[in-house]
Amino acid sequence: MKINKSIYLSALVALALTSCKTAQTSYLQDLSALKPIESADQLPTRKSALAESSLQRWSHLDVLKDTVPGMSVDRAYQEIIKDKAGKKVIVAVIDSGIEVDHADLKTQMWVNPKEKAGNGKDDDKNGYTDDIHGWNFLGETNEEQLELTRIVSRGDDGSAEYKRAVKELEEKRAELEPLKARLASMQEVHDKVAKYVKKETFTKADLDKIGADAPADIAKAKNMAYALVSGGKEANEYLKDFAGYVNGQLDYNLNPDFKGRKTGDDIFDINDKIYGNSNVMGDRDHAKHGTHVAGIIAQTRHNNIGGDGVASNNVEIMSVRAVPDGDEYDKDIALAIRYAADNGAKVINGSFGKYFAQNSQWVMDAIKYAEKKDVLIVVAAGNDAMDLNPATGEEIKRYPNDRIEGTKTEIADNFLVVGALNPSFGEKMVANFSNFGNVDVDVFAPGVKIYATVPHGKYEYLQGTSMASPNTAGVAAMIRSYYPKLKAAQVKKIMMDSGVAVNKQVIVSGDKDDKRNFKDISTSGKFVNLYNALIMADKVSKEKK
Ligand SMILES: [Ca+2]
Ligand SMILES: [Ca+2]
Ligand SMILES: [Ca+2]
Ligand SMILES: [Ca+2]
Repeated sequence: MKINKSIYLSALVALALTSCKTAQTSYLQDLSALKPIESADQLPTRKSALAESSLQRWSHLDVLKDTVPGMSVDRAYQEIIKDKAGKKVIVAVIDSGIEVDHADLKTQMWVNPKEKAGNGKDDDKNGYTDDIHGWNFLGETNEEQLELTRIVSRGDDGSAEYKRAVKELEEKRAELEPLKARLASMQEVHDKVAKYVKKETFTKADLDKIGADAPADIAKAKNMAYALVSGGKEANEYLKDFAGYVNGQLDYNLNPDFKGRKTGDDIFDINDKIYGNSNVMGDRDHAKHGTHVAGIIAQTRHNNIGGDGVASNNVEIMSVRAVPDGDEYDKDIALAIRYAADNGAKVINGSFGKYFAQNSQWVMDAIKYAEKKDVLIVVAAGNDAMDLNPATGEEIKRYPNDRIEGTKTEIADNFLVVGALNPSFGEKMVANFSNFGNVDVDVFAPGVKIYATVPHGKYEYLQGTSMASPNTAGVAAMIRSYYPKLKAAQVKKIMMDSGVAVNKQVIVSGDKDDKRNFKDISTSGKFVNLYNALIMADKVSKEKK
């Protein structure tokens, strides 16, 4: 056997660190002299756009110095953390699967210390065989129905929920008709332009080259075709994604006859819990969402490849695959939360959600179970541009949720819901797609133009409350890494109380006629800030209980 000397060296360093840890109560120096960032009321709207290198890490930029609603991550590293190591925190990503061999992620993947890979045995006797990096509760499934479609397929039981599901299914299918028409007409535009430029497809540069001498119908098609290349990609890629969305809705999401489940378990029996497999990436091409979410938390910092994670040196990522292209099952989510809590996760990220649920109690029970095991659950607020808690009219219940329906009572203190921000202050600060609500949304965090890992070793900008949630989970992991004695409920409170307050009118739902005070659209009225959070964590950790 070839022995690598550096292994011996790193083993020695690890020993030294371990002995240090026992002597310390905290991993950082006294922070009481540092002044937190109080509010962002006075900050001007940025005039100049961020340079590409800054945009790629804008959620790490500073509120004051960079005048963007970033989380002051870089400032926290520079002024507080420096080179101090914290305790490793296991963060479970309940998602679509993670590319575990991505160069910027692979060293941050959690490895189950008591399980041997690939021997067909459940070595640690946790019920799951060969669960090295987590568990895949979906098995071979990629596509699924929406929950409302499942309720319609189940048949008329006379319930109000069934009637609501039938109505929404009809509405959603009707909404697809104009999209189908637009898809067909854009395909025509594509083919016309492609033929004219004598290529299979085209880019923006090809369009720019079409001169004023082009025939009138080509000039018209050229103008329309710019919509196909606005993302910087080739036109046929845009059409492929568009067609994928429309056909996916018709073929499975909204198709009452579609059968997605391939795991062979009884979906209505929560005690039938051993199913799926140990492949936590699933199909690589379907692992984009989970890989991006994991990257936001944990992609390696300052290694000159791709983006930087909020907490890469401080975390191990556990992949729990439970979110298909369609709506997740309550049973999978409940078992995924329990798996994470039972196997050492201290933070769970849940960038998923839905508006119908058949077994929401199982998820509520799992949230309470996670609370008992001191696990913080961070979830996305949803991308439907809705006020979840309107002053008049009916409340909109989104799942998962920690609130008892029809009340403001929460069942646990470990559940934090996150809305999404744009990379600029001012009235357009809230992402136009972000849900909000002064009962069901707790904080905001960066969620537009977020640069992170995607499958095949690549990187992309993506947007969504799905991206705001892992930014927040990364901050939570940092608090738990440097202040491991704080409980999940304390960490939740610190994240909310230490956020940056904004007492200003902002546009919500992308509707310029609907402006609200930012302080009124979440329970905290704030957005997440790592620098502030560490200062508050230092203070709270010194308080007498
Ligand atoms: Ca096992
Ligand atoms: Ca094994
Ligand atoms: Ca990197
Ligand atoms: Ca809540």
